[in-house]
Amino acid sequence: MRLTSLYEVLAKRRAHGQKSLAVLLDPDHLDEASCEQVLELSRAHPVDYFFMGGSLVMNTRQASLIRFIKSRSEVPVLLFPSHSLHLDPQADGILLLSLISGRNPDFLIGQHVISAPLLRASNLQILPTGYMLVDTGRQTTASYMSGTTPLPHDKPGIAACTAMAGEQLGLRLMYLDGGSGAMYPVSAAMIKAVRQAVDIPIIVGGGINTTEKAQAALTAGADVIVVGNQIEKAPAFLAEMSKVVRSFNAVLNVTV
Ligand code: 1GP
Repeated sequence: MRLTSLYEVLAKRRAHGQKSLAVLLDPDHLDEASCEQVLELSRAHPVDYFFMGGSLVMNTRQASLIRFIKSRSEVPVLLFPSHSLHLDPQADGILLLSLISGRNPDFLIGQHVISAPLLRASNLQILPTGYMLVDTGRQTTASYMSGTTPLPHDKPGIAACTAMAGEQLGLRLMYLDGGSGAMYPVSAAMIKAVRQAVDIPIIVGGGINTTEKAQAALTAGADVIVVGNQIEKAPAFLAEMSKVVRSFNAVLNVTV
């Protein structure tokens, strides 16, 4: 029997209006003890995905952390790499990011060429993702490290056209990211504009640190919300985020 792919699950959930929660695990901010705490919480408060990655990655913990998670949890681990050096075949899949908000060819195609044979040789499920960095008040590590200018926060039209172009190029997911620890999250107006512009699932992250901000992103049209920083600061926030996503899905009365 063919197993349902990660992408098919995301597309079905989108078709049914179901929302998902992704917890971002940054190897620079995590050790086995804090990881275990997150896993423990995720058993009582459902999480749909663990995204693994960071904009810098200053240590070599990622591989052992993925092994640790895979030995203790059924939640799919998706690589969220900032560089081709950060690939790891132990994960379930990879958000293969094309940084379409920027104009740096290395992050539009260069890193992908380097990664291609490694990905081909792995069993990682590939999720081609249009990655859009959005200005959210201060320069983030992601925009500095990628050498790209983020999309202006108050220009939903540019975001919509960028997403539209990404979808026309065949990208399967769109990720609107204010960057880790953003001062304020991507605006509802921008999420709505992108929602109207494309049919593919939309991931939104960066600066979601209250239930209100999570609700606003989901109401505006995010299919997946990503939370990292706030869960690192206060792990119990995972339970709150899980509750917000479940309450959105409860009214739909479908399970995908
Ligand atoms: C960053 O979207 C993620 O790339 C999550 O951001 O750490 O601010 O939650 P936070």
